[in-house]
Amino acid sequence: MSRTALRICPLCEATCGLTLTIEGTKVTGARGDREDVFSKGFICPKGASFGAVDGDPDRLRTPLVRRDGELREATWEEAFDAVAAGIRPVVERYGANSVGVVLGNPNVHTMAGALYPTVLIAGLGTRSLFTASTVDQMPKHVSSGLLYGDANAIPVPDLDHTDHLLLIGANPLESNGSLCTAADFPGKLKALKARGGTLTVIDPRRTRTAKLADRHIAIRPGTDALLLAAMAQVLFEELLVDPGESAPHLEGLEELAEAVRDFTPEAVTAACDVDASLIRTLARGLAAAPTAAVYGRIGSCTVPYGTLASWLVDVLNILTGNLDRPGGALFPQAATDRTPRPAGPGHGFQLARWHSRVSGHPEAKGELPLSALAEEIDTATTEGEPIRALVAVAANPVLSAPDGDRLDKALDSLDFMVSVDPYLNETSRHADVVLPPPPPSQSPHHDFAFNTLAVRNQVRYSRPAVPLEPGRMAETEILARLTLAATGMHGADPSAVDDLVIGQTLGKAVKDPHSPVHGRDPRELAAQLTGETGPERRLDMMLRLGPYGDGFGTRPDGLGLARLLAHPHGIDLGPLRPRLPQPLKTRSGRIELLPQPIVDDLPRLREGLKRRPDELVLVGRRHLRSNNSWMHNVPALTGGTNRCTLHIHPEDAERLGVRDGAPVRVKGAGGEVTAPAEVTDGVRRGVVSLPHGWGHDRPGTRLSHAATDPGVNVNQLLDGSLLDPLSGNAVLNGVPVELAPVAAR
Ligand SMILES: Nc1nc2c(c(=O)[nH]1)N[C@H]1C(S)=C(S)[C@@H](COP(=O)(O)OP(=O)(O)OC[C@H]3O[C@@H](n4cnc5c(=O)[nH]c(N)nc54)[C@H](O)[C@@H]3O)O[C@H]1N2
Ligand SMILES: Nc1nc2c(c(=O)[nH]1)N[C@H]1C(S)=C(S)[C@@H](COP(=O)(O)OP(=O)(O)OC[C@H]3O[C@@H](n4cnc5c(=O)[nH]c(N)nc54)[C@H](O)[C@@H]3O)O[C@H]1N2
Ligand code: SF4
Ligand SMILES: [Mo]
Repeated sequence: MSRTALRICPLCEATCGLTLTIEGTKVTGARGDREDVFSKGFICPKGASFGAVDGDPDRLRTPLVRRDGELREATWEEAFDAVAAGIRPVVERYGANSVGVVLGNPNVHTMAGALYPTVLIAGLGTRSLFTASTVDQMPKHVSSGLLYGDANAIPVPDLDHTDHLLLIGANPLESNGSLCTAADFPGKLKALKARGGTLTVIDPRRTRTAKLADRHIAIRPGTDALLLAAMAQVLFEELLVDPGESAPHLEGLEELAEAVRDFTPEAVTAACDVDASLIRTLARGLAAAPTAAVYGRIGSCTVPYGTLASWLVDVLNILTGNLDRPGGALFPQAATDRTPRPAGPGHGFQLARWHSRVSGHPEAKGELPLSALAEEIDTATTEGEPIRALVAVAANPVLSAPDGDRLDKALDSLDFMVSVDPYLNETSRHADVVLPPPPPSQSPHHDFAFNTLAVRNQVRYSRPAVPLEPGRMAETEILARLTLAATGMHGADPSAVDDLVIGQTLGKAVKDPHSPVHGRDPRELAAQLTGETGPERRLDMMLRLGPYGDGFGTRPDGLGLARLLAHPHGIDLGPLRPRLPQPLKTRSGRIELLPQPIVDDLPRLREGLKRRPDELVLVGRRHLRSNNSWMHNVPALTGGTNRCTLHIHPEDAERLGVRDGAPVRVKGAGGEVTAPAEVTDGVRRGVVSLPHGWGHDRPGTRLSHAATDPGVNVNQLLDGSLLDPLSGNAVLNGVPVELAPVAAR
């Protein structure tokens, strides 16, 4: 007998609602939930393979603990004993910073990842925090921090209503979108065109998204900031600047005009390899459109001018009056956001409050660059202690971050490492303890992160579709117990972590004059929380305190967990609406258009005008049926065009003697790899492309299918020294490489 259950898909940022078919405890099918308030039935091949991803036989079922050099199956009790015994002595002897924490991408796709790591980090008191953000979107956080005073205030393009979309370094037809949560991104782009709108794509590759566009501009990688600065310059020069409703909230408009004055289209054209007249056309088109949104993603972030480009994306939206207006780019309002405070000056955003020990990289948002993780482990300095113990949660930096070979060795040298990971993979194989979370079907789901980035305000929650298998532990409990073991409270009841957070949050809320619960008794409020588990009680609390919440009785129609559970397809909270000035938390209480760190970084961009372009540079690419480093083990999602090949333009291939299908050696600053060539005019001249997340040929892993077609690790071409200086983000695109065909024997 089969049954169905609803489950939000955790496999990418689109957060589609799925209807799972379940036989016994096994997921045997998945289709799009047509009644889902947000995704309305959309599904992609990854979602359709939910059952195969979920039921992968290589997923670990029990904890592993290293004994006599070997990882062996162990009980949960033994595993947490080993964690406490591994971490506490390091903290006590060498101090908190000698324990590193690495948080990988799936943390934004699980409830556990949203609710527990902050408690772990605060409890440890370590500054050695590294996350996937610094190989991804940290430049956007920094630009938002500087402009709006809040690193998490990221405006999202109003896909459903815009007349004009300028996409920079994003390929949502493969990625399904990022920092812009939209189920059926492809359908939304087609709808934009159908209503007479314009789509422009800037990408050195002619991607599937580019093919859909009215105009595709194959820019030279790494030069978007120059192009965007020139667009801003044109807006000022041609008197096209009209910030509209956001005008009263701006500071520094004149200074901004001055700062971009010398970035004329003529000045940047050679560096970008984009005609000056085309740059003017782009700027005018943006200004003339009834509504427009500029949106930049991976290709605008993981480059040397990542923060400048991210900042300029917002600057262009602001200058054309498109920030915070329907059809432009707006700030979503999620159900678990904090109660909005009245507008006014805030604490502002600060960068570089501390620096990394070895290279002196500034922190950003409390994080150090993931690129610097290896050196923070393997390099002694007089400045302090290296990292000697590591907690990795849902992270595979050996493949995701620059120079995996060095990181491999560094991880091996640690006194202790624990990985919370369902797989024994390139990174977790170094751990002394591996704590495997249950598969997604056995986990609850709520998108704390992506609802703050969604093109429509809405809220959904899925309880586990399948009960926890015997011997399994919920990931929320794993992280709670890990937190206790790592912070000297080993063995305490894991609900203590939830109670602590609930006590602190309610304690603050009752003291806050703007909170709906001001003046009430936190214990009385805590007693009202519903939910079967600690995480559910925390979700209930956040919903009730949030902008749509019932305020613990003060707004009886408001949201709480019970109401959400009564709406299994979710609750729609309406389109994005203008919110300024409320989201601003800068010290001035205004949008600070030209913040000092940007001023200080602009000379570097000016130097970029003079730089001779590299002969050959590397960019990445994503494939629809893949996801970063961990989905190559699912047979249904591999093969076909999802392969680790080097895309190269026919003219470059000809010039370098590279034949289609033949192996090519690619050399970069961090090493070399050999991959088969795929000659295609889908990349521009002077650019080659390799996907990331491959290289599954290391010993000691348990990825049986991935190992049959391992591919190569593109990040081995990087040595970790190339960073966007303001954000510490790794430069993964536009990296100089050399090619050589492998001599035939
Ligand atoms: N060259 C190049 N490199 C890149 C990129 C690029 O474009 N080019 N992209 C970068 C980007 S955007 C990102 S986000 C990073 C991603 O890099 P990482 O943060 O390392 O993420 P993944 O590669 O997705 O690996 C995720 C890990 O989490 C595990 N995992 C999967 N599901 C769960 C779960 O439910 N719970 C737990 N605890 N673990 C789970 C997987 O087994 C895997 O070990 O890669 C970056 N690296
Ligand atoms: N199928 C699939 N979906 C995913 C993922 C996945 O691995 N697979 N990963 C998820 C994650 S973690 C993220 S962060 C998102 C990323 O979502 P996207 O940003 O949409 O990801 P990409 O497909 O890598 O698109 C980046 C594009 O930038 C282009 N590019 C490279 N360098 C430059 C440059 O200098 N300038 C410009 N203008 N373009 C450049 C590349 O050619 C590429 O087409 O996708 C998410 N969704
Ligand atoms: S688009 Fe993303 S969220 Fe939707 S089904 Fe595919 S992988 Fe899942
Ligand atoms: Mo990412």
